[in-house]
Amino acid sequence: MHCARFVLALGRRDLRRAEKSWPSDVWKRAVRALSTSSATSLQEAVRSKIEPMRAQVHEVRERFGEEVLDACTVNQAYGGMRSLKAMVYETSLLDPQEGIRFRGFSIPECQRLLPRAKPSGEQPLPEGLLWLLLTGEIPTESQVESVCQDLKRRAAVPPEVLRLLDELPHERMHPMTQFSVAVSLLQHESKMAEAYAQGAPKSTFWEYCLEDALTLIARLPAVAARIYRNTFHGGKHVPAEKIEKVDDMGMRLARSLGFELNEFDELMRLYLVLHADHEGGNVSAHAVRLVGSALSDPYLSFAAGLNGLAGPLHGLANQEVLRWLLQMKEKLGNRPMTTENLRELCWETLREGHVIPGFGHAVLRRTDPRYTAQREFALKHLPHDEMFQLVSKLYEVVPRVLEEQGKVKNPWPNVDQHSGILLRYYGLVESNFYTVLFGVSRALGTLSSLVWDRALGLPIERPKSVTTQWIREHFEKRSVSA
Ligand code: HAX
Repeated sequence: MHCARFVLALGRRDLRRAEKSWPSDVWKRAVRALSTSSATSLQEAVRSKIEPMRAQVHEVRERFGEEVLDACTVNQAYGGMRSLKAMVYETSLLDPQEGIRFRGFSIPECQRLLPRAKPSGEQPLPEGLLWLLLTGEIPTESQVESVCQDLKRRAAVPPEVLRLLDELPHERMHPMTQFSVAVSLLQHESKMAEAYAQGAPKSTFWEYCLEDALTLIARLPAVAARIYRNTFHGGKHVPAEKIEKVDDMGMRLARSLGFELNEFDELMRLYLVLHADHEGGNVSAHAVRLVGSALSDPYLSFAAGLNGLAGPLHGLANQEVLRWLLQMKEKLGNRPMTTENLRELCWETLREGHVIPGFGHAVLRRTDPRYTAQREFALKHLPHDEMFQLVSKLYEVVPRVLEEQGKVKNPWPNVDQHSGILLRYYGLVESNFYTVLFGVSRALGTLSSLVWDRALGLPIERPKSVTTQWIREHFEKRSVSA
């Protein structure tokens, strides 16, 4: 067996013992990242990391501060700054070929190394990922348990916010709009805004930011469920006593939405882990960073991120994918799902001037490993589902069609291509709601990163913009003087 895979298969307890026999890179990284701190709370663990990290950043800036990290072409300035290296974001890094790594760990590695729900969970607990994102360490089971308990303690949403959410025009207002409103409504409890108003020193902002981040993350499952039940189930909510005893965030989300199957709890844990973070330049993460850089508190910053996530080229794509798949099935009618029939329908989408949702990516140049993780879940739990068969067949057809079209830089499927059919299989059929789930997950990564923005004292963002006339004059002048 491949050495790295073997090492990961060992799990954290045996990892140390395997030290001498398996000196692979993955093994070394995993052992290095196993939590060695005696911290019993996440807050303590983050605190212990801040001074060393500030020192590291100081040293890097001293040594390399004046080096050129990247150069920006005119095309990049017009083209959404694509691939321009102009920001630092610690919690995750996206490789175009390999996909996302959370603090250095790929998705399969996280699935092996992070603690799971007892007694028989197979997917990592999102609380373990939160610890990893915030501290860079693989937590022990008891550390994850402490996060679970902390979030559980904070999970209740203030009744006045629930009342306001109940008053929204659910039939006319998209669930993402309701979600963004809800996060803004929660803002009045921000500890960071309060500390700032009382003159707290800048060096302490991270503490209040972390406090807000944990409270907000803890409350999002209940907020999402309120929106779901109000919009699609006539305001009939799951009784609080059914949720109170639930220990982990994934299961709390599943149960609050009204689902009672263990397999769906597992899907929610996987979903929350997969969608959590995708480095810093994507629209939602960058919006959170940008708004936070004005020292807007985590609630205001995250609401901005959600508004970006609600765009169809970003998080709304998962809703669009399911709609597109269902339309495709309808158009197929009694015709079989052959390559030729599917090709024809894909071309129809392109000829109408639409993108094929769930394919392509601004950074990735291979199949998204988040797609692969969901495919593996489907192969295990719903191999015969008709919609899964359709998604599998499209995996063979769409990349070729997009290559023939000749425009896309990446013809392979992304995360959004797969999530909808899994949710639908378990009965969550209301695709308008899907991006809300994405948003609950995205809080884990973007808010962890925001805590570090404040811990490292990053300044307000203010890149320089220029006009088309400025560009013309600048380069014309340069060619005259050359
Ligand atoms: N179908 C048809 N055309 C596509 C395409 C797709 N799936 N993906 C890209 N293209 C087109 C672009 O629209 C662009 O055309 P124009 O030159 O006419 O504008 C051209 O191919 C080059 O685009 P690109 O450089 O390959 O891709 P971008 O970095 O500009 O955009 C997107 C990346 C993800 C926005 C794009 O691939 C897309 O629109 N995909 C479909 C929507 C989608 O799945 N979005 C979710 C992405 C993942 C995510 O953020 N999830 O939240």
